[in-house]
Amino acid sequence: MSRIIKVGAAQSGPVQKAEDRDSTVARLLELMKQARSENCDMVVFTELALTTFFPRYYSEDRAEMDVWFETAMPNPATQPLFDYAHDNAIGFSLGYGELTPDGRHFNTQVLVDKTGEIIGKYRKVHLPGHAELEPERSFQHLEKRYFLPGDKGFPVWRTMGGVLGMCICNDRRWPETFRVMGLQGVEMVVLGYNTPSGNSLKSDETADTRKHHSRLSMQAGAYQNATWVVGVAKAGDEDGHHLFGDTCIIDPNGYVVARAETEEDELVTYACDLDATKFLKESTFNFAAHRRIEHYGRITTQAGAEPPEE
Ligand code: ING
Repeated sequence: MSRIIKVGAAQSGPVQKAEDRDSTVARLLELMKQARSENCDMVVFTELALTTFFPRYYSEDRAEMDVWFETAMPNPATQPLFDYAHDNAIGFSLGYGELTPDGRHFNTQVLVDKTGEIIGKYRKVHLPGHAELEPERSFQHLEKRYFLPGDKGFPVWRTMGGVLGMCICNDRRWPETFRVMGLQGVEMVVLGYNTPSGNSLKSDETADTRKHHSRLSMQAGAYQNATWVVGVAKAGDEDGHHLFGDTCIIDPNGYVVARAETEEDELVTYACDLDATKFLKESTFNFAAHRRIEHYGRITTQAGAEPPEE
């Protein structure tokens, strides 16, 4: 028996600051149509897919950054994606800046099923970077300034015949992200990321090293929780700021089974058999049989490391 989800990992090439939502959505819709023509069941779009990666810009007045956020989802600009999903029975996951009616800002990803309905919403928990302008950096990374930490934890949803979860970008670097979903039986984690090719403080950290960290994190999360992982990049040069791509689909053994070749809009597809998660979930990672939670207390009672006395 196999439960196949054919996934389209829809990498976005650069979105320039001057681009408008309509032209960006038109690009996403093209990728969705291509996915449909390749019989995909769902398309995964990247983090903050509707705009440039605006947290690289400092604004003294946070309210000025509200232009980068969506106050409703769907909304007129994104409705074409929801209509196409409904009319063509294809699901999708979309990352965007969420401004709630009560004025809270989140880095959000939604899960939309084949009827075009939003069945799940995730808000990025791990916000990297800093909240104040740090002039010594070669570029800013102000997610802590513009977003609140997510308030929904790491939920999973039953859809498309399996158990799916979401996370966003920096979340992939924290094993807790995947483990909390693994403890809910997740079979596929879909995530988007916008990752700069350089380190704003460590100029000798190469893009290759940063790609290695990205893949390592996703491959480990996949294998250690016996789940598929679909990591979708925003890639290329955004107004002089380069983001590495490396969109990839990773199987429950941690192998990269498909990857992007370009730094442009590019669809990467793979027929993911959710039943390929079963063997590891019932053996090596049979959590109930092997985990010893009486020894894991520090993980939820300590934020920072506490080394022994000198
Ligand atoms: N971007 C980066 C990411 O976690 C980063 C930030 C890069 C943090 C490299 C640490 C090391 O992939 C976002 N948007 O989180």
